[in-house]
Amino acid sequence: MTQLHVTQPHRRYNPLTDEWILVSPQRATRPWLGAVEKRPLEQSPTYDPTCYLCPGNARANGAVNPPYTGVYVFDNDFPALLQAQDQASNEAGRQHVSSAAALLRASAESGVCRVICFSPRHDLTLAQLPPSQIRAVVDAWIAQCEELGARDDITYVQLFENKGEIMGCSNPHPHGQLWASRHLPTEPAKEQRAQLAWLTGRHLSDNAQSSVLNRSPLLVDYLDIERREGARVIFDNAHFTCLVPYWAVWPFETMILPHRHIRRIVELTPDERDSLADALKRITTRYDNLFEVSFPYTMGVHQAPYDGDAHEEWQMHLHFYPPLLRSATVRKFMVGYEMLAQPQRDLTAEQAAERLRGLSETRFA
Ligand code: H2U
Ligand code: ZN
Repeated sequence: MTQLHVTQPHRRYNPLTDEWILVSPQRATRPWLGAVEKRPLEQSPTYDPTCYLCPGNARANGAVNPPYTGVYVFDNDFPALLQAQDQASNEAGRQHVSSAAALLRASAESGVCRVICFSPRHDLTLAQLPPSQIRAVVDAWIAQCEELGARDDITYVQLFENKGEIMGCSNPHPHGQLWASRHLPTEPAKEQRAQLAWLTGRHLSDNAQSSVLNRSPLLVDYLDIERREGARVIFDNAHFTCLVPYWAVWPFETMILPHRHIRRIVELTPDERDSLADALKRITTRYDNLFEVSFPYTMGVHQAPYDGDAHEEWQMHLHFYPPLLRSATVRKFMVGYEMLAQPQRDLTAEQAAERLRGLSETRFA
């Protein structure tokens, strides 16, 4: 690490989104007067009769969950996307002919939203599930992508988990969601643009080196560097590495990256699926151990669109975006300068990686 990385305010470039962030390591030593107390652990029951995700229970729309014993996927009862044929007009917004057309743009969107229960157990999180059950979650993700990706009216499948009250998730029952849409959403579209620019040697931002030869996909080249440097790597296994990206914005943001070029999650071999399950268990356990709480986050898979094109530029990966900063109760807010100018962090990516690297892979309780 250079002196710049350790003591001086500096900008770091996110080559995956073509954006900059501000790092202010000198501020990490400023006094902190807020509370650093631990939050009492809420003990959930293994089954909650009022939970709409527990086996056998009724959901808000009256549908009843089967007595499922593994992973259970159902259509979201309050979907943000509707199937094309269910929509009143699929052409809404295409009719602009006035001079406002370029500024007031809309186009119909359609798709599928599903809820994915990770386990029948109401009280367990990914970190606490046995590896075989996490593997079942990975298998369910893949089965969903195979099914939805084959459809003409689906371009992108966004798999995600939003965990913890602080993240606006009201139900502790372990579950994720998928939203599959006709169009490529904003974040993967940014990543696609940057990955394509890298692979084809085009300039996106002022720091991109168009003279780099023998390019692999952006995140393949990036992981090579990280595995050589080591400062931001938390752990690896046979097929994946978990690290704090150089350009991380959230204090304990991480990525899980595959060792070989894999464009979509459906390409994972059985061994790689086990490895991904292992990586998920290990990072979520470390997270829980960081402040000795069930650690909140938004996580999800980014992958190539299912649009029939090869997308050699894409490398599938997972992001974890956790909001916590100093303790179970102190969260980072993306406000002020960050809303108006650019994201900023005090703790460097290297410091965060060091903290996470030092934690046990056996859950605290
Ligand atoms: P959270 O992850 O924010 O808790 O939401 C879970 C999803 O479950 C949410 O998208 C859906 C909500 O629409 N849901 C149902 O599909 N059926 C229900 O009975 C309640 C919640
Ligand atoms: Zn439940």
